[in-house]
Amino acid sequence: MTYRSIFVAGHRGLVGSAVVRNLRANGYANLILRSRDELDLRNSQAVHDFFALEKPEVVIDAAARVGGIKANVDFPAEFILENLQIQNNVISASFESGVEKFVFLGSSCIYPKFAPQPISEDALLSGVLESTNEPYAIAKIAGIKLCQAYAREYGKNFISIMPSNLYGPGDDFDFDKSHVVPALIRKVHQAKVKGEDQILVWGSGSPRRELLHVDDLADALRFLLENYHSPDIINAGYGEDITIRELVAIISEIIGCKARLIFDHTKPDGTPRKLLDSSRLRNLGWRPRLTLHEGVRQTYDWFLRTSYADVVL
Ligand code: GFB
Repeated sequence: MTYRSIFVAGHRGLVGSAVVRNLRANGYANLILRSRDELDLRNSQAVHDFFALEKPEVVIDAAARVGGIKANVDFPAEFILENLQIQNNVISASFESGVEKFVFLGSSCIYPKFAPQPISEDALLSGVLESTNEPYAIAKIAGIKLCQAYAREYGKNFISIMPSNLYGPGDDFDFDKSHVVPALIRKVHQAKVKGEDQILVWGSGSPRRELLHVDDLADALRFLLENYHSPDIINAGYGEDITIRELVAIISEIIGCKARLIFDHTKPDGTPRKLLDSSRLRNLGWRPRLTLHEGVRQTYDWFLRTSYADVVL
């Protein structure tokens, strides 16, 4: 498949950087990339000027204000407003400048808190959302609806993909912002290096999460860019989920740490479970390649090269 040009919005983030790696590895050389300093996607005029000038043929929108459960709870205003600003600007400028194919990225948190498991695409808007990430989820639902509106009203090929929880190289290891995998990799590593005998895990340890390596998600995004042309949302998950307790056990085994787990019940659990039904994507012929063990091992290797690995004793 060849495209004249592809704008990857948010190319320095966890997802965007994986998308760039995947596209380049698959022969796409014609990528348009802009850092936040070069183009603030919250600035409507700047975004519209950029699209009018560059006129990308394809857009993959991996730009978003993201974070784990704590960041979502601490900054609800920023999570709803900035995501609405970014996506409204990027989607509307894509429409106005004649983008041929637009790929929007949602999240499994768009589905109701108590949706039947595994969660099929039809569960969207069938129940109340999880409160810890409702602002983020509502912004993402608005993005899906805007893409679907352009498809229905103007026949645009604007698609929306819902990944499960993601992890991998490029993750954020700052405890105030991080998702569970990078947070626990850092905590377990610290405990091992410092010789501590306990690790503080947030919540009860019983919530289940479906964890997809970001390189697999990037591959799914490219696959869907090339092969999926429907405004109906489509899930992209790993296919299995595990409890947070099981996740810490896997990370501890990979890092080689025997510290005991202490569960901090003052911290929120979030959604009890959000396993996606990804059969629509599987039936198109795509599957993830990395097992959770391989993915966590590879992410730990990447973590060891960051400054977060330098534990001060
Ligand atoms: O990945 P996470 O921050 O977000 O947390 P969500 C997942 C689970 O891990 C929760 C537990 O039950 C946490 O209580 N957990 C245990 C920890 N220890 C830790 C820790 O040290 N750090 C963190 N961060 N969690 C996010 C949404 O929800 O899911 C986002 O907030 C997005 O908006 C993302 O939708 C996919 O999975 O609960």
